Amino acid sequence: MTTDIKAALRALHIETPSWAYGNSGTRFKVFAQRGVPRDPYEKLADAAQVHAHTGVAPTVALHIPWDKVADYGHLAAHARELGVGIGAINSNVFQDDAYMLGSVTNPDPAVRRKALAHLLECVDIMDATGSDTLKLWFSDGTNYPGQDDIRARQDRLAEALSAVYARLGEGQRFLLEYKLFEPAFYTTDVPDWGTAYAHCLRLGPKAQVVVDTGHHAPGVNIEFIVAFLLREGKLGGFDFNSRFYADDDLMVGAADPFQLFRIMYEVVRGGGLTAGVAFMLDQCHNIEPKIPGQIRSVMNVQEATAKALLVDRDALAAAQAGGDVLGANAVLMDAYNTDVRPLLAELREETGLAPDPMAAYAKSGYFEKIAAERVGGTQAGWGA
Ligand code: LRH
Ligand code: MN
Repeated sequence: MTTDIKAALRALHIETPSWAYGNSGTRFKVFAQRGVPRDPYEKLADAAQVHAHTGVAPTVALHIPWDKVADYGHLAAHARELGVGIGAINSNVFQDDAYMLGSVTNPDPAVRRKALAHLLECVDIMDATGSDTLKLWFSDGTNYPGQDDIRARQDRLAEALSAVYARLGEGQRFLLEYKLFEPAFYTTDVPDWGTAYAHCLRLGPKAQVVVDTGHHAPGVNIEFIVAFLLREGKLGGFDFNSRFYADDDLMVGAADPFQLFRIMYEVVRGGGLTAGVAFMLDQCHNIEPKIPGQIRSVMNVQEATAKALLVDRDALAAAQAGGDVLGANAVLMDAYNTDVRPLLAELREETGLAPDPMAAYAKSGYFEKIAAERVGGTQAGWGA
């Protein structure tokens, strides 16, 4: 049992986002921090620290144009030298003035062409970096009833998605991300899992859905969505984070560790650990130190996954079959209430890592080094 669990935990790869290493914030303030990277190369170096201390964060998601460089092949080679790889390529059709009334759904065909050109450029960057995943999030929506035709916008969206789908090469896929609201406050053109699923189903196997844990209405049962999409073979990935209110982008598992456990249990139960699901973090460390924030987040996903793997599936199935409501719930709660930190510390030592990645990073002196080196230049940030 423990050997299988350890093997599954060793195989768990969590992708960190390049933008989590840069400055981020809210519309009220973006706080600058010492030692923040000034370019994608320095972001990769910081991401490599997370992998060096956790052993399970071998890839880094890029966001274009935040991570725009002259030579993406050279950037990918630099990543390899650091011991990491380039993960999902994230498009950005939400920050250009042209997209005020939408990007691929904009009433103006010229704006739609501009947006599509960016999405196709992101596939070129996948080719150049060896990435097999394009992540598509559209801020597109409206703020007032009547502002635009809801159905016509879906037609425009479908047209753009179909053009991107046709451009995908062998072994490549795109993940369509949904979000309930923000920045649009009346309609959002991809507001929920059903809309994303329907578009992906119509397109084919290279189109899957990404579940960002901060993109649901309060009270939505996210693990149900996970179980359903996995069953359909349409769960392409997660954007992990946590929230108390809306899209807070806090550390995954920080606001609701029990929800993360329930989600990872449905992943384990649905075979999602070996189904090519991308476990990505999508977070902003507005006030906390960035690299330790990522290390803690990776550890939170590991702990939730270890607890999910500890569920006594036979006892659970027997209790469920017997209609033993409290018995079945107790089986799950026993796993959730198990302290898995000793198991994970042991696993890290067996793989030559320090048992406590947070303490190991703090002792490494890396932060002091980058804080001293990274003086001058422009710190990376969302630039919202
Ligand atoms: C949108 C989102 C999307 C990214 C952005 C950084 O809220 O979750 O995944 O492009 O955050
Ligand atoms: Mn996201």
